[in-house]
Amino acid sequence: MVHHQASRQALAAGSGVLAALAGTAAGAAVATLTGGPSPVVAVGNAFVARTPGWLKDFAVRQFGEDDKAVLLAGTAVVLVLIAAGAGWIGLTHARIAVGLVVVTGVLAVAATLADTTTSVPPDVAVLAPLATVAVGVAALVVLLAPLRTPSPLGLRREDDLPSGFDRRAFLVAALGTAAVATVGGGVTRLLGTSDAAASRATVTIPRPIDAAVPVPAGVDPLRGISPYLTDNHDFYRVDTALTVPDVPADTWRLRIHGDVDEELELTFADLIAEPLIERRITLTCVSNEVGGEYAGNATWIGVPLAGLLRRAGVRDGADALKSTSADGMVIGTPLEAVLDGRDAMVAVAMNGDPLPLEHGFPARMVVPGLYGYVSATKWLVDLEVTRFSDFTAYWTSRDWAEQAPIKLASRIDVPRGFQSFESGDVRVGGVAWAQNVGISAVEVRVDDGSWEPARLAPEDGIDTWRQWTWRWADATSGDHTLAVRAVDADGNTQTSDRADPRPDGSTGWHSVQFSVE
Ligand SMILES: Nc1nc2c(c(=O)[nH]1)N[C@H]1C(S)=C(S)[C@@H](COP(=O)(O)O)O[C@H]1N2
Ligand SMILES: [Mo]
Repeated sequence: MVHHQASRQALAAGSGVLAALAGTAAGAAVATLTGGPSPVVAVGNAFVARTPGWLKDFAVRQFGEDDKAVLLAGTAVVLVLIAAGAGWIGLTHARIAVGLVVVTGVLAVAATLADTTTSVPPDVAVLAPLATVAVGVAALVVLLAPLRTPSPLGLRREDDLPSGFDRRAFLVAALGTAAVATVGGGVTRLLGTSDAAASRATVTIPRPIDAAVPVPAGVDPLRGISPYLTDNHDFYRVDTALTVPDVPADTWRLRIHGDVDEELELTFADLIAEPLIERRITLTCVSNEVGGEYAGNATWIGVPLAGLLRRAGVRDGADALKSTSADGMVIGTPLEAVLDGRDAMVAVAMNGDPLPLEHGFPARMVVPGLYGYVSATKWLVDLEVTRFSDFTAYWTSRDWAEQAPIKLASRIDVPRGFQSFESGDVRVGGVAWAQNVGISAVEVRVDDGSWEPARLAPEDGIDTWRQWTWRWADATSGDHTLAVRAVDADGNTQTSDRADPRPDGSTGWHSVQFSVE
């Protein structure tokens, strides 16, 4: 009896999970058909939108670029727990179980209505969570019914208490629910391909009229240091998008408006028909810790932002460029930085290819010298000339600084931490950056020794990082600490003061421990 009861409860909990699976699969399928966010993603987006700053920092620090996968997995785990609980309770209290599913569904509906990452109208987007609730409740009821009704067989087998159930009816219900889940998953799989991916495959970016200078001979001087140009698939990615925004080039529009004499609206064909420039620019994320990986250098092709804004006619009094992405990200950039002659652009190509989907296809902003969160808007759709006092950017409301020029920084790539060398001839190297200013020197120090000049790789321009190397030819055996600091082209030496990334970028010298045998 006890055994029967326990297995019936396990089956009830499993039924809850199976019902949830069918419900979310049905919701995902409907979302695929309507173009809206799937309920699980909408809940994840709602979480991202409400995540307090410290939690976001924690997530980025703990999980780095896996933070999205971790968040979605976390959402799934919570869902499974709720579902199992609903099934278990449903064995004795069917109404409470149904209520639990409905409450969860209402949260998904609310998340979908509040989702700013979609342009699908709310009355259409809401169909997906409604499908989830309907299928989830129906499946739960159908699955629990046989478990709740004792079978005559059970009565006969167990003398006093009815604890058996109709196994055949349960099996049929379980197979039916599994079939619904499979069909939902199949629809999502088959029809869920992104329009942007197809669009990207057909896009051809014309030759820039103003090409980048050739990469100077002599870059990449040492194996193991960051390559001068970062491959697109190795380029760091930081954004709040749980699913990559799907923005095909043919329906994309860029609106330029606000404090301008004349509004502009450009199609993608208009944009790439403009005279294009090609530049090498190193992007850096403000979340980058000392020695961190959130920096990358690429060759970008794009349309100068200053030209577009001047054509629209910037009015006096404006100090900000407010940019908005297809997924509702709002970023504020000082107008001065965009107009002061640096190569700020609306970029359409990265390292010779149309922008990868994760890096903003079909168009993004790139502004040399400013951290990404105040300049590098991906999936860009709207530019408004305005004043900082008239809006709040996404990150600014999360305690990050409103304005944030990239800070002078340097990093040791070789040796890796705790590497040990067999010979007394130790070669070290890395990168240093001071975008829009330039690097004039890098110095290294072993233990408490004196600062020694590193050798700089050839310069491409002031907007990219600069590789450096140094050789310790007569390294002494034992454990050592290597530190690095850079000097920018204005003569400023990188500060040793340690600062956290928040609110406007980390500072401090990067150091690495290694040993010589
Ligand atoms: N739409 C959108 N654009 C965005 C972001 C974002 O979250 N959403 N993140 C910004 C941040 S914080 C950085 S550092 C850069 C990173 O660009 P990447 O992912 O191409 O390296 O994109 C910026 N542009
Ligand atoms: Mo960033």
